[in-house]
Amino acid sequence: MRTQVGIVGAGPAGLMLSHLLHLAGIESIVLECRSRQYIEDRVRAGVLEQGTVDLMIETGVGQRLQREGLRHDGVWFSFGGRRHRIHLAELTGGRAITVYAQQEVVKDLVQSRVEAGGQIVFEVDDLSVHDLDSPLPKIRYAKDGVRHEIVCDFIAGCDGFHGFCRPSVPEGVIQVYERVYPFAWLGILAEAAPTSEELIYTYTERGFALFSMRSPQITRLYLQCTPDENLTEWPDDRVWEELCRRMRTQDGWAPAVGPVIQKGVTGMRSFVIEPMQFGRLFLAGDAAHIVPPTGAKGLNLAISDVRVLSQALEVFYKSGRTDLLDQYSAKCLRRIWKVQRFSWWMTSMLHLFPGADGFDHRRQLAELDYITSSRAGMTSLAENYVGLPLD
Ligand code: RFL
Ligand code: PHB
Repeated sequence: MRTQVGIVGAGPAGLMLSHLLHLAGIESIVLECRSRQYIEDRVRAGVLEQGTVDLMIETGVGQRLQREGLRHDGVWFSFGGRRHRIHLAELTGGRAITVYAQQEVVKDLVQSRVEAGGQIVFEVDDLSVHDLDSPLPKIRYAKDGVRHEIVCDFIAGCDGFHGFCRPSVPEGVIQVYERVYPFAWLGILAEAAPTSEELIYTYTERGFALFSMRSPQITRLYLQCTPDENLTEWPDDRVWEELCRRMRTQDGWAPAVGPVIQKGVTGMRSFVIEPMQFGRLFLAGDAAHIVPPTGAKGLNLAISDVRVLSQALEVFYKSGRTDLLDQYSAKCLRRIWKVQRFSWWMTSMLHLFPGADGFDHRRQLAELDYITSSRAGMTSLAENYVGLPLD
C-alpha cells in the first residue's frame, strides 16, 4: 500500500490532521489500535479553547459543536470559602472557552473522515515504523491476522503518550524534559444538573477540587488524591462527602449530588520532547508532550500541533519547499512551552503539596487573591486560559 502521510493514532491529533490534509488535497491513512466504539466512548477532556472551536467551525466539523457546545464567558476560582469570577470574554476581546467533550470531537472527526471516503483502519496490531530517515518511511501492522506494509512520504506519530512512534526514534536524538507531580485527580461523571453554569477551580487546605460539566444534565467533578489512590476505598458516598466539603462556599453553594456514572484516577505530569521530528517522522499531541490537566490544555495543544504540521505539508506538496517542515518542531515548541508554563503554574497554585507549611498556604492564597482582584493578574490568566493566538 502507498499513501502520502501515514498517521498513527485516531485521537484528536491524528483525526484532525487527516481532516486538514484532506481539505488540502493530501491523502492519508489513519491506523488505530482500538475499535471505533472504544475511541468514541473514551471519557477525557472537556474544555476547548477559542482557537480549537474556530478551527472546527472553519473546516466544516463544527455544526454539532455549535448546537451542543456550552460557551463559557467566565471561570470561577474559589478559596477561603468564597467564589471569584474571572470574566474571560471581557478581558480578552470576546474570546471564551467551550465545554464540549473530547469524545464528541472524536465522533465528529471520525464521521467527517468516513463520509469523505477517508481511510481509518481500526483495531490494528503489532504496529511498527521503519526507515524514518529515508525518503520513503514505512509502517507495518497486522489486521485480522494479516500483515500489511504502507509506504509513505511522511509518518505522523499521533499515538499518544504510550504510543510506539516516539520510542522508535534512535537513542540520543530526543531530549526529554519532565516533572511528575506528587498527586493525582480522582474524577467522576455524575447524573446531576450542574449547579453552576461555569467551571469552578477550588483551593482548600484539604486539597484541590474542580467543578465542571458535560451538559445541562451531567456534572464532571475532580478532587486531588494521591497518585496510587485505590478506587475501592472511594465509594460514591465518600467521593460526594469530600467534594462537597471542599467545594461548599459560605453563601451555601455546593454541587448537586447524583448517581455516579464513571470514576477514574488521572496521574499528573509535565513532559516535553525536543525536537518533535526525526527524519520523516513528525510527532504531534500527547506523543510529544503531556500537560497536567489543571489548565485544560492537552487536547488543544494536540490540535495546534497538527494545524502547524498540515500547513507545512501543504506547502511541501504545492511547492516542494521544506522550510516549514524543518521549522515544525521549533514553531510548535514555542507555544508548547508557554502552555507548559501555564499548566504548571495553575497546578502549583491550586494543589496541596506534601510537606507544605503555613508559608506555602498563605503564598498560594495571596496568589489567588492577586489573580482574582488585579486586572493585570486576571487578564494574564484569561488570555492563557482561552488560548494564546495560534500564530
Ligand atoms: P490520544 O487522544 O491519546 O490519541 C492517541 C491514539 O493513538 C492510539 N494508539 C495507537 N494506535 C495504533 N498503534 C499503536 N501502537 C498505538 N498506540 C496508541 C490510541 O488508542 C489513541 O486513540 O492523543 P492525542 O490525539 O495527542 O490527544 C491528546 C488528548 O487526548 C489529551 O491531551 C487530552 O485528553 C488531555 N486532557 C485535556 N485536554 C484539554 O485540552 N482539555 C481538558 O479539559 C482536558 N482534560 C485531559 C483532561 C486528559 C485526561 N486524562 C484522562 C488523561 C482530563 C483528563 C482526566
Ligand atoms: C473537564 O471538564 O474534564 C476539565 C475541565 C477543566 C480542566 C480539566 C478537565 O482543567
